[in-house]
Amino acid sequence: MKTRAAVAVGAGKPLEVMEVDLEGPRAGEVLVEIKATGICHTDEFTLSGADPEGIFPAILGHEGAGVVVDVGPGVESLKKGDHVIPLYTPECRQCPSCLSQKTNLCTAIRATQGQGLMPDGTSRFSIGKDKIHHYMGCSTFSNFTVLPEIALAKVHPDAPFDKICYIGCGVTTGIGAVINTAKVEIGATAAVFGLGGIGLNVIQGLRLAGADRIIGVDLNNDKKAWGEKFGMTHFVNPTQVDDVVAEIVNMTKRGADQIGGADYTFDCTGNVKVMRQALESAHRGWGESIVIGVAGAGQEISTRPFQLVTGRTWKGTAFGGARGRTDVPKIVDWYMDGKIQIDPMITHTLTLDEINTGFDLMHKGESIRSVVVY
Ligand code: NAD
Ligand code: AHE
Ligand code: ZN
Repeated sequence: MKTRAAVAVGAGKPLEVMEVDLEGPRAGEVLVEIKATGICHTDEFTLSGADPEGIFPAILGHEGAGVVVDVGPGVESLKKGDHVIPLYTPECRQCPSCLSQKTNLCTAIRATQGQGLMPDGTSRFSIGKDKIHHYMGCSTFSNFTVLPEIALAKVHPDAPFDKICYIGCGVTTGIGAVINTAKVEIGATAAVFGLGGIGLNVIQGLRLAGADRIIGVDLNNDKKAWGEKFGMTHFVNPTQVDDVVAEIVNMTKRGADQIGGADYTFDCTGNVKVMRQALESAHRGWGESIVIGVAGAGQEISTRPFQLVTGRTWKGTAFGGARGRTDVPKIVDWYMDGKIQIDPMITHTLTLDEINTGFDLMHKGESIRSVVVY
């Protein structure tokens, strides 16, 4: 079949909207009509050329929602008409990682996914004889796409696509980092670095978990009001203080010894210097710092080992530690039950032809999430 898609033709170049060829689903695969897709900073990261796994030409996008149109041989858990969210972290429930119950990082198809291919090593997208690569196993910047059955979560049929697409990455990543990775307890103190589409969801996760003091950190003062909407209690602009780490440590001093530092800190920027600041803002003896941001090729984190010797823990999280087929339908239900907010964070709704505007808005810091509706 033919489908309209925004194709990433090369690093740093605008996406080009065009008609592409899409082969139908093979065994274990599902054809999905994408109804809406968010634009995540990770799409921008790959498009910029900073992603060591970036391949061009490719169809980016990994934060979608849609409807099953057709299933390939052997598909049992999904049928035509089911509403689904694509999962860049699949859940096969059979690989050693899934069976370990210690991680959400299913390994069933990770190797081919990183090569922009379906699990059988081929692509379903092309233009004539020229192959176009998949992206993160999802390619939601295409109106129709093919995914493995294990990379689709079946969700509530009444949930609005233009809102729940955000659960395909940002919402789940932010809330999951708090609940699954950090396992934040009631009364905790936390600092969130970067108040964009991910950081604001960390903040709403912290409020859900019952954190007392939630400090937001961003270079952009407009993010103060945004953070406060979702539960942030204090705001720091690093350019307006001498030393952001000292500031946070000072703000969180408590107890007879007056040692400061947050119980939990989160990097939602992808900047390795900020990752260090987040670690060093964590409390001596028990503070945990969670890396969510994705850093470019060649970037490395560093700190004095003494920071770890004195009891701070550095952790990372992908997709908020969520097991997609199990957890994503529950998060959609939380949204439907009014337990979490999504609508106010979707600041811009665009057509596919306007998709590059979504990247411009992100660059200018004017959007929280832009969503393309097909
Ligand atoms: P975004 O562009 O919406 O937000 C980034 C925010 O960080 C902005 O508000 C910006 O002003 C702020 N910022 C930038 N530099 C800063 C600094 N030095 N100090 C403080 N704040 C700073 O991006 P997003 O969609 O929220 O994504 C955030 C990061 O998370 C990206 O690196 C993205 O690739 C990554 N990400 C990771 C996962 C995962 O599973 N680990 C999932 C989604 C996104
Ligand atoms: N390809 C990059 C890594 C990108 C990355 O870390 N991706 C996150 C999800 S970001 C979603 O917006 C992830 O899930 N990582 C785990 C994995 O298996 O990719 C690189 O550096 O090579
Ligand atoms: Zn993402």
